[in-house]
Amino acid sequence: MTAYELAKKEYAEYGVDTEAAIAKLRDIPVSIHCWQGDDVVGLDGGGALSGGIQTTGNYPGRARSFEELKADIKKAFALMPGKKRLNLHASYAVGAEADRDKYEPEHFAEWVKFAKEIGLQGIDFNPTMFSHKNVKDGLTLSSPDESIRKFWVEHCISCLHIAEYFADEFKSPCLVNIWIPDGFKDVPADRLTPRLRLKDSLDKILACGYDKSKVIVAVESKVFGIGVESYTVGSNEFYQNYAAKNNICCLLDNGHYHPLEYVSDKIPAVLAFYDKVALHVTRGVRWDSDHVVLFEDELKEIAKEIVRNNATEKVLIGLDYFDASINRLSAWVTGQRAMQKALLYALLTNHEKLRSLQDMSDFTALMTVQEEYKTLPFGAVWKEYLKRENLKEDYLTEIREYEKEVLKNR
Ligand code: RNT
Ligand code: ZN
Repeated sequence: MTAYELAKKEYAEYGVDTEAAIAKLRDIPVSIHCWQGDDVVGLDGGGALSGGIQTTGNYPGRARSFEELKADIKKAFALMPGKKRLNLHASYAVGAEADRDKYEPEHFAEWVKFAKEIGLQGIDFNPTMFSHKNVKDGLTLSSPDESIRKFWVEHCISCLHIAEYFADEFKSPCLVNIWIPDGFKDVPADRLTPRLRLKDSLDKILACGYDKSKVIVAVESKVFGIGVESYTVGSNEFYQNYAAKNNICCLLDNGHYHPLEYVSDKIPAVLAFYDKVALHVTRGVRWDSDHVVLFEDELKEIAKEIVRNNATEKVLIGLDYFDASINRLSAWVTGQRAMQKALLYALLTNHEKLRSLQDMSDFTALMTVQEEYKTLPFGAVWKEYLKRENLKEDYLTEIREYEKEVLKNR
């Protein structure tokens, strides 16, 4: 018997069908961020990374052009199992001479061509409201300067139309995630007015008449950023209420809450009210540090909430981290595989049984069975999944080769 066959038997004793788990895992799309490849620099020459986010490290081989970024994406994505979407930021426009408020689908046509070539399922999109001269005193959609707000409202509207184009091209809805860096380093004199201005800007964006069957709009909240420690305009309560009242979606980034608040607990809370919830899966170390996603406890809990609530179509999974201190392709693959591992781990669990223990208030058994799951032969099923996806556990050897042949020459 192979290790997988033994594992299959052992899981069956728990009422878990490993074949069904593998089949299901293959079907759950993960939207992979383009910005791990170039340290969130972008291609439109917007300027140094701003907005309270930071990529640290200077590992050699950063992608410096569209061609280099495409080559790296092609290499890294080929080492990732499962269904993949590409998550693009507007700052990755190709050949745009106009400013961000005038971006058109044509500036992303090359991306569509490329994404199709490498077999991706769709593209998701993000207005880029940082690293640009029109981020005035750290503010965008909430700026007291009307012309600044107008510029960014128009940028967002152009993004919604580009998203319609992506949706048409892939016959798959495009998630547009609105995140702004707006906030203050120190104690503000007025916390309400900036939020009212943000509300008004969002109203103007949503009133542009985009096609709701093609574009899913989300708003991403945050508790603080670097240099924006005292106040962020787009806070959790602000966006939860805005999304609920305006029938759009919330995006939960698990680096954007107090370290003792868990997104795994927020997912079911939000699912009680929304048809869809979007995620930025990241790993905060002490704070929103955007470390590479690893197969850790909170990631497992997040995946469980998606799987056991039959929410694989309701929860839109996206990755969001950027590490420049290690090989960037390895960072990409490690994070994507960690997400897939967590989903598989959740799929290899008899949730009905655990739920019934909870409902019978048999918390003793609930605890012991949950502990047993941790030492079941998960690795054998993971390896089998990779084999069926024509991949190996080891991806570093290939990445090292690529580093030697390509990255070292940059
Ligand atoms: C910043 C947000 C945001 C960005 C990306 C690049 O804290 O998480 O999602 O990381 O848009
Ligand atoms: Zn994020």
